[in-house]
Amino acid sequence: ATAEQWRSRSIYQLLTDRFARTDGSDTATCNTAEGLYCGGTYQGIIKQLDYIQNMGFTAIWISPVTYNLPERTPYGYAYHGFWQQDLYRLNDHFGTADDLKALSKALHDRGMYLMVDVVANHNGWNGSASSVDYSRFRPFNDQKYYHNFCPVQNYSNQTEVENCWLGDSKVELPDLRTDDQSVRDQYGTWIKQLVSNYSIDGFRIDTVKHVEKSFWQSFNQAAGVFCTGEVLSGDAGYTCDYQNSLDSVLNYPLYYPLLTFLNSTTGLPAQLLTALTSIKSTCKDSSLLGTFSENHDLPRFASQTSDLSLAKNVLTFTILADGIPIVYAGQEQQYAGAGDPNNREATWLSRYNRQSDLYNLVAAVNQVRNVAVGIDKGYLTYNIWSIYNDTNTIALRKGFDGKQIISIITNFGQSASSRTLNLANTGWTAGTRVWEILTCNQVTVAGDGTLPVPMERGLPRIYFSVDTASGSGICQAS
Ligand code: ABC
Repeated sequence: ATAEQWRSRSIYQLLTDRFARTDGSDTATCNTAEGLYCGGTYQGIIKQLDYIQNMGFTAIWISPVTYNLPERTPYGYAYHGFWQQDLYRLNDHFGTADDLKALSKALHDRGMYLMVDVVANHNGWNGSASSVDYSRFRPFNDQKYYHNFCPVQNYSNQTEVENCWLGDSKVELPDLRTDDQSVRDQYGTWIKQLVSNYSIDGFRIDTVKHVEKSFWQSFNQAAGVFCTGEVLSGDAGYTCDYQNSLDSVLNYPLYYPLLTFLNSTTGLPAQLLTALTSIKSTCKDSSLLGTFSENHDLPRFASQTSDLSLAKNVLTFTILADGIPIVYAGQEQQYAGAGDPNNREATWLSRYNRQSDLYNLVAAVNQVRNVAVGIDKGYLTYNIWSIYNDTNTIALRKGFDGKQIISIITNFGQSASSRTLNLANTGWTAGTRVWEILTCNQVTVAGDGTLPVPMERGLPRIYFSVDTASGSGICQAS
């Protein structure tokens, strides 16, 4: 699928090993600390697609599918898939080629997309740089395909970032000479074939900043489908520049200020407000960026605060901001693992609870976004803007007149007292009736044109016109 087709999607990110097992078990133990394989499979995912789709997601992003180093390392096994050794063989812990094709088909039958994580920067080796046996890799089975060893240490030295090796002496990540034309050609051949073998709709690309930009343009072209890249930097100038070579990048520049505002009751909104405007002017197309608040590398939101209202606010913003929303498996169950490897808990241990507060919140927020997009694709490219803020609250508008979504996020937290916010600049005129879609209460815009927003317990609010929602299923409106 193209970037244009991905723009309207909402993505559920999962690590295949940790999401669902073929036997459907919701009790199988999963040792995250030791980094063991826990038994998740493609067939397991197929069985849980209702769980994902009922939350309103229209795509999934799975972890890398290729063959990885098979040994147990000091960090455990390569259950996450980022220690690739053979591009042309699958990691059989997750199933067969037919299983992966079956997953792709099951998604397509539901009108959903498959995004696969891929690595083109490095391979994985169990041990130190001097112990690498290059003949174990395929197709890059000779030392001549790799940069000479040096560790990436100084992240502000771009040459070092591109040409030295990630990893450490326990698990080295031998760095490919991606500047070499024959290496580029082989990656191009591989990615094309991967798309056609498994009918893949898009890619999340790993370690993008560790490969020179000129590589990515031809890689994205060879893939022929939407690519979003991981450029792990909070600097919008640095990160956005990669969108000139790839369709999209993950929105790290938004992630950090989002957390600064919402992961405590004392965070200030200034940085987030600045980021919102700077990203839309710095990135080529902010409506294609991947917007997230958790992933497999970052400490879970709930490891920073157990406040459920804050968790609701962060998810609301993640789904309603500009860009393609991405929710990481377990976030909807308020999983609380801190950094890698504790943030890679087995989703099945939640028993796929569809009654949880956050599961239902995600479903409602995805629903209103999906409805808004269905009514007017222009919603997606309308840049979100702040219509109001104070030290603890930001009100946002996205979407053209009559079809807009107004969201209010706050970091007052769950023990906040009640107050009413009279909100101007919503774009609605006096007398307009709107739903608050999380409570399904109706409110009427006041005679002076302001929207009376009852704030309580630090909860987010989301408004959408009753007339526009008619027949959409929102708050069961008929
Ligand atoms: C293993 C163990 C861990 C152990 C670690 C040393 O080794 O499992 O327990 O702590 C894979 C696995 C990991 C594994 C690694 C290394 O391989 O998933 O479990 O860790 O063997 C991607 C993937 C990630 C993957 C790899 C490697 C890359 O998403 O899952 O890891 O294939 C860098 C890379 C980035 C990478 C990330 C983990 O490391 O650039 O691609 N992610 C600064 C740097 C960043 C750097 C980051 C690391 O630190 O600029 O480049 O990311 O924490 C902001 C600044 C940023 C700054 C952040 C921290 O603050 O703007 O620049 O980022 O404000």
